Amino acid sequence: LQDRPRTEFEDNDQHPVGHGRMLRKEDPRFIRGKGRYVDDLQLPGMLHLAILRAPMAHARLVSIDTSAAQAHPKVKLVVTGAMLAEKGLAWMPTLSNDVQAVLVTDKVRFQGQEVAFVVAEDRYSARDALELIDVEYDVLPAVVDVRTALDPSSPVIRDDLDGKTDNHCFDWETGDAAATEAVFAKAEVVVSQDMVYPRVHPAPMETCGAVADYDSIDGQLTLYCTTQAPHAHRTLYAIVAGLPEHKIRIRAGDIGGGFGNKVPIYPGYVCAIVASLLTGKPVKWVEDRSENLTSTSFARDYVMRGEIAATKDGKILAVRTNVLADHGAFNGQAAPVKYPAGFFGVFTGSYDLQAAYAKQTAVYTNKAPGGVAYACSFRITEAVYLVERLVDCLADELKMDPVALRIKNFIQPDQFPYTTKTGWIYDSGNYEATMREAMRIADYDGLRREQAEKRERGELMGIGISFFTEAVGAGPRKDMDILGLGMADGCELRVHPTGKAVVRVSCMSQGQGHETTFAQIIAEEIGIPPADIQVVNGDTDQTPFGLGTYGSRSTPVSGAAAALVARKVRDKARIIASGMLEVSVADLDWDKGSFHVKGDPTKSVTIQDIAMRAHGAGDLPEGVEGGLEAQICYNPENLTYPNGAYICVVDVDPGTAVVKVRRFVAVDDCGTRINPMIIEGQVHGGLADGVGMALMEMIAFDEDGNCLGGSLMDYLIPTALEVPDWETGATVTPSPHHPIGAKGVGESATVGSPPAVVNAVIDALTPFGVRHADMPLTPSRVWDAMQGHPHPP
Ligand code: PCD
Repeated sequence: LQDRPRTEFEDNDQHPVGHGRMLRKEDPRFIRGKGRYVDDLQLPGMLHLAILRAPMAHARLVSIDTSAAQAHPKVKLVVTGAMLAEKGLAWMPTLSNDVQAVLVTDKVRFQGQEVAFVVAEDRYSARDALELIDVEYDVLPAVVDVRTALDPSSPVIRDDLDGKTDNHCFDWETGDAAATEAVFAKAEVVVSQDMVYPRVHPAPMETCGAVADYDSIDGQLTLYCTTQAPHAHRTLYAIVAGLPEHKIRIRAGDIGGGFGNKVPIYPGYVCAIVASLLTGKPVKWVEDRSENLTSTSFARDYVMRGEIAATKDGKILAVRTNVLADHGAFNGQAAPVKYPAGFFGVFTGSYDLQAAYAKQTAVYTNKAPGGVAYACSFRITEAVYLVERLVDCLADELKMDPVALRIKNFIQPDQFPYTTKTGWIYDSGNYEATMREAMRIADYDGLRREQAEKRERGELMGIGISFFTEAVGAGPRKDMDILGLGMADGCELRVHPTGKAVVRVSCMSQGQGHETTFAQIIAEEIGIPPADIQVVNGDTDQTPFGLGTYGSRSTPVSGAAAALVARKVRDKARIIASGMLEVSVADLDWDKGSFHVKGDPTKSVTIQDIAMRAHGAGDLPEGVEGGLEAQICYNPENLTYPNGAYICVVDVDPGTAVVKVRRFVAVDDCGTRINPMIIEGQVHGGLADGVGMALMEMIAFDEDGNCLGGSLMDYLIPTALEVPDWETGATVTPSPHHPIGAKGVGESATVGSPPAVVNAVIDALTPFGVRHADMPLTPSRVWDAMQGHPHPP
């Protein structure tokens, strides 16, 4: 890497944002296998923790005997729920103001739930000793089907909650029911469709884990852990454990993928902390793949009925939906607290409508808790799937081309900022231009011709369209908080005397490349080359407070904070420069990296000269303190609304019903593009996620609540064999309220791609008269659809 030729970017230090393909600063360590993940940590005297998990989904805990495990020569500690209860630690709050058991005290509520833990000298002994724990359970019937969970005959799962007599979790609605009903009543065409967004799992490459290290002398807890939100986690631990925040240090090193899975606090982290408190030793807990898939937060699990109303010539008037949401045994939904259904309210999509209404009922079932925003800004994936499938159903009903139908109904560029019928203020977009760019790359007309020819020959080729609008970058803090913590982000920038700099961000990279892109943002604003800017994240002792990385909020919130903190430093640099050049501040021009006297570019000082003066000998202008640094906390005024047009081409084998994704064109508009290469990588990853969900991924359960997706042999995720060479493009419509016009992009492709793939498969099945089939479109489901059975039993 040292010897590689300089990239186009590096020769272009004057334009750090958007130009060229700057390589990622973090990659020299990643591609050499030198990442620093939690499981790489070896602390002196470190012990290992393993968790005993419930083998069934619903059962009363009768008794638990740990004596044999305790007698194991290498075991140091065995802890049960009853022991935690004595310390008031048996239950913890979830991100949605529910409670979740750290260890079972009364009843098992999902298969894989944490029942007890063992701490031993090594990982193998800890695991071995789990088998020595003798638990007696009284097995209860399990609630598995969300559709029958509210039946009076269903056993009540959450009898720990006072007065709870059913499995109802919450109700939620948005939009105007009466206005929507009025539009539907008069509409010429109404199409309705049932659809299921199955339970899927983020399945990051690195599972969750922690090393808790409590120093009993100075009362300091250091928690090395897999977290997407170090500061929020620290405050929650402080509240739960009663330790003051300054005695807790969260250190998230490198993270092998988060995808929303590392937003919640899991019982394993709490167990590791308890174990370190009790033993006085560092304690490591790292879950295995099955533990990750069966017990950490799932995503989706929405059963939806959608309705769309339109005129005969294809003007969409309204959409309406009724959702049954499966929240599992504890409501562990990760979303701003005032948004129990996340940002599902954007289900009106990219269209200019007269009315919209959504109603949701959430229920408890005997399944793992969660509802995390897996590559989705809080339920937008479900919303986009719903509306993009409905629009295709309508196109089918009207016998209209799905692209033409979309273009006819897009929100127009001059309508932005556009307030939707559910109250979201879309900031900017040029949807038709984005759609047409995708059509150009795909040669849409050519594809339709090819399809017509193939249909003559009995070949099943499908073309699927999806157009999405996301809402990413949560805050502002007045509307959005996580358990009372307002969604705004701190950022701090220090320029050292020699003109090198360090920027400390509150967000947390899990592979996205923040060490590179945040350096680019600062470089663009103060002209210090990106190579000279160090980005620090993930250590609460080293970084300012902020809410963390999920819902693609780093660029919209922390990225804005970075640009503004750099401008603050530049403002101070300008005053120092005016002293150095002996002119007034107003007589200076900024020229990427230096100030010069207006009209005389030869009289100039570089940012590096200024940094040295700020720290060096000699006078500074009246009232200016030494040093060159600044700190801010950025509270976004609105979300950013990235959007995109996706076109998917599939071939379905008429003999085996196997779907092959042959082409995929993705045109994304995320406003100003900081690092085009990184964006491309983000989109590639998200598209693979989307193909996986559309065709293969599902966490399924049998009627007793046994999880059938507990390994990567059963829970299929796509490999290079299942995905095509992605074809990507871009349009750029800056966000008007973001300081550099950037919108988030990290989740766009996961949000936009599943409907494109499903729409393509349904399009391929046109000769069979199929209007819908539920994900994942495995060969057996596609085959069933071809036989006229679109829904699995
Ligand atoms: N960018 C640029 N430009 C623009 C935008 C953006 O350049 N305009 C870039 C940045 O800088 C970064 C990336 O791109 O680097 C991304 O970003 P964003 O969108 O802002 O996002 P963030 O915040 O950073 O991140 C987050 C995301 C999410 S959310 C998810 S899921 C996923 C994604 O991210 N995850 C992940 N991606 C990724 N990648 C990786 N590698 N890994 C991971 O894990 Mo959630 O809610 O959590 O569910």
